[in-house]
Amino acid sequence: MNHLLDVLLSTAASTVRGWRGTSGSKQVQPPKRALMLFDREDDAECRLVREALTELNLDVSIIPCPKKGSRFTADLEALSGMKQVPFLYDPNVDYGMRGARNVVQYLFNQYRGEAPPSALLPSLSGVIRSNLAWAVRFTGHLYARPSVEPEEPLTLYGFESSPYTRLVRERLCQLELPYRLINLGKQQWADMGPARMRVKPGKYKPLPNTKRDAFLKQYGKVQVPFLIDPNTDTEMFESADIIAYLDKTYAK
Ligand SMILES: N[C@@H](CCC(=O)N[C@@H](CS)C(=O)NCC(=O)O)C(=O)O
Repeated sequence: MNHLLDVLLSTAASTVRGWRGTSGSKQVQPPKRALMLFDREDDAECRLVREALTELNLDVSIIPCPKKGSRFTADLEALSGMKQVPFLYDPNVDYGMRGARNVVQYLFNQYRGEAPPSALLPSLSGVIRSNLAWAVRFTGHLYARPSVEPEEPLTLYGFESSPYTRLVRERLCQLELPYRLINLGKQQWADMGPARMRVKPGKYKPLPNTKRDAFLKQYGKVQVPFLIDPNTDTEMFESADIIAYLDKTYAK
């Protein structure tokens, strides 16, 4: 499908979800060891978990489990006893749980010290709207595509509602490529808008001592998606280029 049309449909998906998964908390309690999420990009409950992770400003190792995929099925079954996603494993306390409601409740209690706000607590209407958000992408389900397994996981910077980042996550999921997802949710008014044309005029200044601040210092701008592939020493912006790179490097 044409990339521009994909971006428009991905924007429609975020709109159906009311742009949940855009803002990132200023209060962050990062876990010592990375949380692991067995995830399917087109699954309604997985989306609700990813929205909460952006809002809590938590990073996570994504283990993609697309339909008809098999690369991580044994790992998922070994940890959870089932093949069902979302399944979150927290190696810091050697504890795992499945289902969006359990996962979101756990994340808020453990990493915010409070119950989740009702807007983020998965409900029946939340799941229905999340399904609808996928439906407006008009792509049907995401099925696994044959791929080469990378030695090291990739790293993707983004946030859940970012229409461009979603397209990259979809391809990572289809190709069953595990990645560290670094959430760069928006933390203040000045973060709003695309990198080149922010809503607030003047020089862009992220909040000091944040992941956005560190990113700006390292890469000269804050724009997502941004992919790092340690297997090929590649770092890149631009969703269309990233997708083409993933296809060229990993699709069989
Ligand atoms: N042409 C770029 C556009 C990327 C873009 O505009 N990303 C937005 C998020 S959807 C962004 O980085 N906004 C700035 C920010 O979040 O600080 C691409 O296709 O990757």
